[in-house]
Amino acid sequence: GAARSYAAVDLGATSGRVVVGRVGRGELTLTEVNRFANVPVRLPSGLHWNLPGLFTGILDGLREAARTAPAVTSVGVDTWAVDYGLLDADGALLGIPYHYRDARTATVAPQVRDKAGAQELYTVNGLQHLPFNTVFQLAAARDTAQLAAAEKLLLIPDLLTHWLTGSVGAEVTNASTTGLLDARTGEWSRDLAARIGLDPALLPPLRHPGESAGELLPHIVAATGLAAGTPVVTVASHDTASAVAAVPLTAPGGAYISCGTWSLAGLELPGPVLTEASRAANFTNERGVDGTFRYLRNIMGMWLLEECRRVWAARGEPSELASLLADAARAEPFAAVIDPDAPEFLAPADMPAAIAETCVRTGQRAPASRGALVRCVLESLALAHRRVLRRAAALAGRDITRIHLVGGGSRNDLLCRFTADATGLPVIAGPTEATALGNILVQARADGLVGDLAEMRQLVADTQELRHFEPSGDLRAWDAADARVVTAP
Ligand code: LFR
Repeated sequence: GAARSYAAVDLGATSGRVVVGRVGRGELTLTEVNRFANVPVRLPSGLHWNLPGLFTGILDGLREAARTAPAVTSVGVDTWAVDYGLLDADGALLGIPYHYRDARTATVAPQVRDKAGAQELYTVNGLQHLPFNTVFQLAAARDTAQLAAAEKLLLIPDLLTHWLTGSVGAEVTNASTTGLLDARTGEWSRDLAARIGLDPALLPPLRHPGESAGELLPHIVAATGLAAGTPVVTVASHDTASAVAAVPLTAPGGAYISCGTWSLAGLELPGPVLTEASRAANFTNERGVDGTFRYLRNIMGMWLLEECRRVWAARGEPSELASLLADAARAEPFAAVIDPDAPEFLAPADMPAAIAETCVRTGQRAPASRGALVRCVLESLALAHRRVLRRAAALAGRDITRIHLVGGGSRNDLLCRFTADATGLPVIAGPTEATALGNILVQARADGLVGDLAEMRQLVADTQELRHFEPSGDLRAWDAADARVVTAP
């Protein structure tokens, strides 16, 4: 049959985009119709997302999408995980959703963990401990007027879908990042909710990728020019789940790193790993499409570099990526290495200073130039990729023979090369827009245009540009550097 079009709304921590995907037999092409900055806003209450501003960018994008041919068949929404908005009894949003980097959970998270029991939590929800998991954000909100007035909790993509369609639901891949979903049953754990004093009635019915999430509301149709009755299809609304769905894992032995603001490094598994060793290593069991599990760890990712560039730009210093990477390529190897996951890198005001302080505190010299600092970040990320993937393989009892690096970070040759060299494994880089592709492909599948997950991935492998990085073969320098990393507890 003829090719069909779908619109993907994909919001990341630093930018949002609306992408139109054309899918046909042996055809999969993306056109970005709008990209807009995602700039968080600091208010007296803390750090928040500018959600109405983002919604405007979405509508602008959908208006562009409505002008493309063939006409858009459906729309799907994915964003980052864990964050949420609360609706009151009238369906109005209560307050402005918090950004997961807001500091209010820092003291609450360990308290909840100690009270509920880290092991007990993990055997139920299988989730890595991150201070901003929804369950900890809700514990921090416990005595607030907003939570008292709340009728429903909607995760960010579900909230945007609600604004587009009026429907209320909780998409399951993203629900698995809240800490309130039972990893074994895939249902909300009312027991966990009760344990943190949360009314389980706040949690909407679950919905699964491929199901309908309603039709565009009349005023959205009028504002965008999309056809009346255009459905919003439930996609893997956690961006990482969409990205993993589009990783061209066409043979056994493949691991993935979804590399953007975060590096999410791990394996796709048929079931969760809920062992004590897995908990101690802080691995997560997040849900993927078709009942798969994303067994992975968050690594702080390109956030370190993005934040350095933001600080340099604000000071009027050079911050252009290509020339920073060229400087990094010429800088001295392994001059300093850090653990990118140290808590001091989660939300520092001045990332270059935070990195320099950590180097000094761990008995190394502070990087002497911007190029040296970028090299330190990229080598340290490659070492973190290596530690996490080796650990994942050991904990899941799998062999890794190659690494798929997808997302914006796959454009970074130096990071791809370092990751291949550090692990001693070939790295297949791309697709860069894995998240948007995964979003589009789940819609195309709901539309009957592609088959199962394997077929979706084969289409990605056949149509998208992938680049291969062979490891240098000499691991000694990387072994020595890894031994110098002082890892955060
Ligand atoms: C990546 C991501 C990660 C999640 C983090 C916070 O964009 O969704 O998977 O841990 O953002 O939500």
